[in-house]
Amino acid sequence: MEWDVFLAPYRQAVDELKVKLGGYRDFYRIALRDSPIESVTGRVKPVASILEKAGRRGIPLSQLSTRMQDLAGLRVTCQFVDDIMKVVEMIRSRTDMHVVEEKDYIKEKKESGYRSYHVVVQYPLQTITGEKKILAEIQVRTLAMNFWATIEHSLNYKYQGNIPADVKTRLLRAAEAAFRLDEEMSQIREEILTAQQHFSQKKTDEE
Ligand code: 0O2
Repeated sequence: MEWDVFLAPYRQAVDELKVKLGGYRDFYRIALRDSPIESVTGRVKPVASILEKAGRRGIPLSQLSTRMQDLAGLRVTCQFVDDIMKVVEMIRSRTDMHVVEEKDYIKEKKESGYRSYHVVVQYPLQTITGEKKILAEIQVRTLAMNFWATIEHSLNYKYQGNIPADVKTRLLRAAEAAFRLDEEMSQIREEILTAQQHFSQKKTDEE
């Protein structure tokens, strides 16, 4: 398998999608001084990780492009839980990519405690040999969800998927704390918005 050749379109797709999703953030910041997007990152799945997942899932290498949906991966972080669906709506409404699957691990968190919203899109990439449809997974999550997932991911790597029971318990408690942090932050935001509305209404009444 010539990995460089096989992965080149995925690299290109990640680069283009990073620019497109990042464009939303800049547009919102300029137009509204506020954005549902905090940051956008992307990566092409490392070869070792592709081989490990293909082996675990029984995916033949010849079927990677259709059966491994996260060869191209984007991650969008948001400050608040409410922002997540705003980002998902923006992705759904785009005409330059097509949503093929959504997984809501926020309503239904994973057993590990993982929370995130995954959108798999089919992205038509223009290549030297014509258009190639690339699957890309966009993970949308809050900063708190991201903090938790990053730590859990590195612990999984460290323990090769066999995290000791006591560490697992702590991780579940940490996931609960991250959930509460998201809730508290949403409430604070609500209060600020209400106060702002009250303030601008008062100003209009006085004029
Ligand atoms: P990477 O690149 O190391 O992040 P599966 O991997 O079989 O559980 P599936 O069906 O391929 O899942 O897709 P799913 O459920 O959408 O998960 C894909 C990606 O979501 C994972 O990629 C992780 O990035 C993230 N994810 C899912 N579950 C967890 C979890 O419990 N903890 C953390 N930290 N991340 C999770 P990979 O394959 O792990 O690759």
